Parts: sequence; structure tokens; C-alpha cells
Amino acid sequence: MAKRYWNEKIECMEHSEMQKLQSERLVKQVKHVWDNVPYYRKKMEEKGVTPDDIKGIEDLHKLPFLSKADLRDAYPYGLLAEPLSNCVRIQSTSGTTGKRVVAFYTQHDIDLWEDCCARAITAVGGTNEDVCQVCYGYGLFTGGPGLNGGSHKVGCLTLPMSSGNTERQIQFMMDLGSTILCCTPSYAAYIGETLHDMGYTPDDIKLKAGIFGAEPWTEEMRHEIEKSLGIKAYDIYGLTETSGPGVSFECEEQTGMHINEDHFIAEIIDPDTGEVLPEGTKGELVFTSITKEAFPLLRYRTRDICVLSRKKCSCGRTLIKMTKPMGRSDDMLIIKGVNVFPSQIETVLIKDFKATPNYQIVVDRVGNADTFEIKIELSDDMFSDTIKDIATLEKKLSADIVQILGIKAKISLVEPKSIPRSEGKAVRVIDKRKLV
Ligand code: DLL
Repeated sequence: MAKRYWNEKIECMEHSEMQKLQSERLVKQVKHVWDNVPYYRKKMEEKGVTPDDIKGIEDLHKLPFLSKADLRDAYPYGLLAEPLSNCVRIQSTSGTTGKRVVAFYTQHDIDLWEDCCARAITAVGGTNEDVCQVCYGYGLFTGGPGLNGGSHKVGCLTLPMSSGNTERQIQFMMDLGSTILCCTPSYAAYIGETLHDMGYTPDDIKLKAGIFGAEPWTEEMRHEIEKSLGIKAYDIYGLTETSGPGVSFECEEQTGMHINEDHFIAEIIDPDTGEVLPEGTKGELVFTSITKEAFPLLRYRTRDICVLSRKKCSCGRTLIKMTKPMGRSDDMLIIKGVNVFPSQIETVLIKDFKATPNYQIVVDRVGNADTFEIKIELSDDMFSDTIKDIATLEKKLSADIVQILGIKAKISLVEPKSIPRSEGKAVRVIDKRKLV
């Protein structure tokens, strides 16, 4: 019979016991960071806190927050808590500007991360009888390596496909009888469409479950994917800063994701004031990693907006649940699974135009795929240039955007004064997707 839990003791632990475990680990972690991360020690000193003030999770609120800006300031080694000789891996977010995040891992960190992913795979019914096809990107992105590691732990036959070459994905899926699919929800939807276009039905494949995350997706999309592939589709959440996928995962109840609380303490705060909000209130998710050795972020502001709930779950797990992220408290967009900051686009425009032109980023979703257009206003001078010059500029912009973001945008050069002017802040992003 399929194992219900990867680690029953932890996943079903009494809340009071979990709090005890978290307290012990937090106290240890704060000392580790104080002793080894001068950057964070300084932040603690500025707030007038020392490790002696942290006796358990009730003192967590005394610690200062960390944000993406800190990661940028401290890039690349400033938040490292272990000598580099103890680190065996880095992973990183997409984007090649200063917004990049580089996270470090010791072998122990990788083991724990893969363990979290193994919990997620077991929660969807995965065992060593399964064939797990991993079509998240491999490389710097955490999706492929994380689920690959989890799949190995569970003992599944692992297909490290990475993304792309969809017909080949389907061929492998059929030839090797894949039963679990791991990829972004938009890629899952595309695989479903391609399966249909190739003249097959869900009866032609053996898939039973999918583990989809890394970008926002709706319940409607879940139902479509479930129908097109004949599976149950589960959500998984994580971020590079805290390890990658597996910070939280969905169980058979499919009503939110259980957070691996033995590794991550979750808080919800008011994004404007930083005040800690009670359970059940919508706010910004903050994580403290209490077991990471190399890159242990304390009170890291994820910018993801969600709600936490400790309502009893029918799966038997006692781990707190988070809703799907309902939005962000910064301007980061996730387009085609890639994290995009409007400032990265501006960097390209400044480079190619030697100044910031009027522009607008338009994102939409057609079917289940994101569309990404950048409208850029030509100046009067440029407008009178030849069509050939304009086409050359368009090509250059398109190539530079791919280089910096790793995804393609439709570049539309538009007439002078055709982008609406705003009387307040410029409206640079029009996101027409309905993701919550
Ligand atoms: O996306 C890690 C991951 C890989 C998660 C594979 C799940 C599966 P980053 O590239 O650092 O890491 O992006 C992290 O993606 O702060 C959220 O805004 C968003 N995100 C991640 N999972 C979900 C999800 C990976 N299930 C950022 N639903 C996070 C909605 C998600 N948004």
C-alpha cells in the first residue's frame, strides 16, 4: 500500500511539540547566524537584539526582517553562514541584472531540501513504483534539481526531462509509462493541449498526478489540466531564497499547502507596517529557515500575499497550511514561469535607446499560456526613420530582452504619443491575467 506520509512523525506532530522543536532550532539558528553572518549581526545590533534575547518562537518578532534588497546588498557572499569549502551547490533565480538571487547549499541543506520534495511527492501518492517525469527547468532554477532529488529519495524512476520539446516529452511519457508529472502549471496545460493535438486522449497515458508550482494558477486551470491529462493536479510552493520547491505542498484535500514547519517558521505581516498579523488574516508571508546551514535567512519577506490556517486537515497532517499566493507586495511579475521585474526591462530600453522611452508591459493569458508584449513609443525623429531602421531596432530589442530575461516578448514599436500619459505614477504594467 502507498505510504501516506514521507515523515509521519513530523508531518502529523502535535502543534505544541512542533513549537518546541521550532523553538530549539530557532535559538540554535540565531546563534549560528550571529556568529557567522556579520551582515545580519549588524542588523540585529541596530535593532538592539542579541542571541540571548531569543529564547523561543515567542521572541521571533524581535528579530529584524531581511528582504530582497538585503540579498542584493550582500551579493554574493554577504549572507553566507558557512565557509565556502562546506558548500557544494548554488541555485539562482532567473534574471541577469542586480535582481538575481544566489542561494548556497551544504550537502546537508540539499538533503533536507530533497526531503521536503519527497514529502510533496509522497503526498500525491508517489512511491518507488512510480515513474516521475520532471519537466521543470534544470540548471540554476530550483524546480528541476529540487523535484529530481525528491523523486530519487522516494525511489521513483526519475525522468530528468527539463522543459521543452513537448512531443518528445509525450513520447517518453508513453514509452516509459510516467505516472507523476512535475512542471509549471502552464507547461502542464500545454502538454495537455499537445497530447490532444497529437490525436491522443488521457487514456493513452498512465499519468495519475501532477505537482505544479513556481507561478500563480487558478482553480479553473487546475480543472482544465486535470481533465486534459486525466490526473489530480497538486500545488507546490517555494522560493530560491529558502531552498526552492517544497517549502509547502498540497495533500489530497487540495485546500492549500502544508508548510514544512520543522524547517520553516511562517509569519504573516502587514506589508506596510511590518506588524505580525493573526492567523487567518491576509498579509505578506515571512519565512525563517531554522535548519539551513549555508544560507539561513531569518524573517525573510517573500512579498507573497496569502493567508495561513491551522484548521484540521482530513489528510491527518498537522502542518499549518498557506493559501495559494494571492498576489505580491512588490512589482515582480511571473511571466511564463520566469520572475520579471519591470526595472529589468527598463535596463534594456535605456541601453538600446540611451534613455527611457515611454513604454508599457502588457501581460495576458490566452488559453493557459501567458502572452508578453512590450509596447514602446517611438520619438518623432525615430518615427520618420525608414521601416528598415525600425525593424532593426525591433530585432535588437527583442534579442536583448531574451538575453536578460530568458523569455521572448512581442516588441511593438508604436506611434509617438500613443501610450496614455498618467497624471500620477506611470502605469508601466498592465496585467490582464485573472490569477486569483
Ligand atoms: O519558483 C521555486 C519553485 C519551483 C516552486 C518549482 C514550485 C515549483 P523562484 O524562481 O525563486 O522559485 O520564485 C519564487 O514564485 O515567491 C512566488 O511568488 C512564486 N511561486 C512559487 N510557487 C508558487 C505557487 C520557485 N505554487 C516565487 N503558486 C515565489 C504561486 C508561486 N506562486
